[in-house]
Amino acid sequence: MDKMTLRRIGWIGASLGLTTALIGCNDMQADSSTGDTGAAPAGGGYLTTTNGLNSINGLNSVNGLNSVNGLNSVNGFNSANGLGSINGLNSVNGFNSANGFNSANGFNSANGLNSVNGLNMANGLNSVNGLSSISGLMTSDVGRQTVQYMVRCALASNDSLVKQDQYGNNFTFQGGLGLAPAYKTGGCNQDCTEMVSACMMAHINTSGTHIPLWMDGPDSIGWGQSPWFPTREGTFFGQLMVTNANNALDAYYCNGPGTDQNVVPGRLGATQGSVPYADAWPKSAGFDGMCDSSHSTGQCATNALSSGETATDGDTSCTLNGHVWKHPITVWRSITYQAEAAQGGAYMTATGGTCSPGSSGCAWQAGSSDGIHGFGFVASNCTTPGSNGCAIIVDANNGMGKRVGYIGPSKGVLFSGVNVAAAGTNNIVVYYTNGDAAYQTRYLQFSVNGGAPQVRPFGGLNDWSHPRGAAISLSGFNAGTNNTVSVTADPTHLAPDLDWIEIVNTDSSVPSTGLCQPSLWNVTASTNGVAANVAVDGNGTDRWSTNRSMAVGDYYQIDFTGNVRLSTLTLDNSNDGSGNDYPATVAVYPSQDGVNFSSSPLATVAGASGKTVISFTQESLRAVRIQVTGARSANWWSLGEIETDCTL
Ligand SMILES: [Ca+2]
Repeated sequence: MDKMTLRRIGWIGASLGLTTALIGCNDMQADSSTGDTGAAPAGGGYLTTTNGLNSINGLNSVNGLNSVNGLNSVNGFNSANGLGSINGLNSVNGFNSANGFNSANGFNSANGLNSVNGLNMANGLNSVNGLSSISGLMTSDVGRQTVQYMVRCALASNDSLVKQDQYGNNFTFQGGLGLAPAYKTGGCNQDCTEMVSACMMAHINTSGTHIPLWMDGPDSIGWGQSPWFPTREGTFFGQLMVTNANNALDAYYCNGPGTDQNVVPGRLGATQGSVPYADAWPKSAGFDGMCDSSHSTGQCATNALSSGETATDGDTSCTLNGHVWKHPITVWRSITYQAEAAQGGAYMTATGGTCSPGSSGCAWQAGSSDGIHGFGFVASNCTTPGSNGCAIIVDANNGMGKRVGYIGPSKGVLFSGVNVAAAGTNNIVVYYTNGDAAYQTRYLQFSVNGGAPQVRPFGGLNDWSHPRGAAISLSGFNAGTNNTVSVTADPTHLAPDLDWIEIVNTDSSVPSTGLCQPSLWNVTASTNGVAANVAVDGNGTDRWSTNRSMAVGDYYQIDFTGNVRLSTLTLDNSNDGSGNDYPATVAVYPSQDGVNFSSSPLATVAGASGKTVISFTQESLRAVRIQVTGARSANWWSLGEIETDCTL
């Protein structure tokens, strides 16, 4: 999460084909958030979701799941040890008995409240013993990210878990897939732990980029396929929560037929780096890596074809070394339209055919015009892929290892054959990089089917390498594949680099990256809202005010237009001549959708003359409501300027 940041939860919402919500790449969303990519056809028993467990929160081989800490309070799955290429549990070494959760450290029924990670499979998450507030996962941001995914996997979308941290702060974790709803109030048995384990593994993205996924499996997920998720990535199965008889973890993946297609950062097929799961049938041991092949050590059994299907939805069980895993989860990826493969971005032969960079007779050429837009990259700059000035930038952290930079008003790419479900407006995730600071914004100009320019902002990421997905809507599509989307800069702004786009259907809400440039925020207030923008206009000498005595309940609200990370808000009246217009107490309430606000404040502080600083544990959120909880009724409430530490 990626992305990811997370705390306060949320997204995925769905079970059985409902909507799910994506977590912003920055992660978390809210209990109030709703859905994401979801358009499951009627009768479908599957759901779409996004992945987000990333290397930050620990589910990887660097951080690992170790015998000392298990799921610990530092990283979730802890950073000191692991199931990695160093310690084992990889395709070269197989399982290493020195790692993994074991009975000594906690993440099992023999321990519990007194364990390091504070999780006890014998009790429900809701109970004091089942998930501790005062030790382990709940005591750190990254640990709570792990809880977020556990809850998302276990509980249904209409359920949630509220848990306190060691300081008594409430966190609400939203359910999603509903694999083990009883785990909220009761123990988690073998079936339960295997279901939750497979689900957590299926959500790992080591790059932190949130990617829409389609999942199939037995249990509550069900079976079905979506034309929008055509690439069967692979299958995850095993047991992350308790160790086997050798004090090691059984955590596996195997490859579907599409592992090497639509490759995106942090997932199977890419160079993932550290992950807690191992290739069940590694090529290094003479196998083929595929789920459905018969190997001497086992194979996965496939779900029977439904009428009209030509390929299986996924695996119903996987047998490895004599053990049958009954709760595998098969993951499908969506269609990616890579910028470097688009017209204007592609390497071509002298006769115009596409070819692989570096191969004989292959050179980058400016894409031909579609008759409306010119794509005028300078071909002579790009005889060497990745060279300075070359539009195509080779970068292993990007989708298919490349992205397109140097996009300008007359330099860009044209995607053809873009497939959408319905005519009109569609939601798209744009994966981009932007090395600018968070408070700076770049723009891309889109034209659908040659239509009017549609300019969209993309916030600074402080990173030119690792892409972030931003959700936008574009109008002008035809139903089906007869669509072109051109992407250039607008006439007046710099453009970010473009990695790829994905269409995520009309009824999806996707992880939307917000903006940290105050002039792009949507601000409102409970009174005198017409002047709300004055508090974020960069000028501390003018102010927004209630224009009357302040009252409990007065609020000022900032919608960052998508997910941002925030840990500090400073209410500055020191230069506006209203230094005494501060509340007795003021609270900050987060929202994950800009509409529904948490009833638990991130922080409540006493106001102060001049500047009131409100600090809290970094939160990923869409909007904040700054509310008077204690009034000084002799004064108006004024805000000269609101300063934040907003990042994406
Ligand atoms: Ca790419």
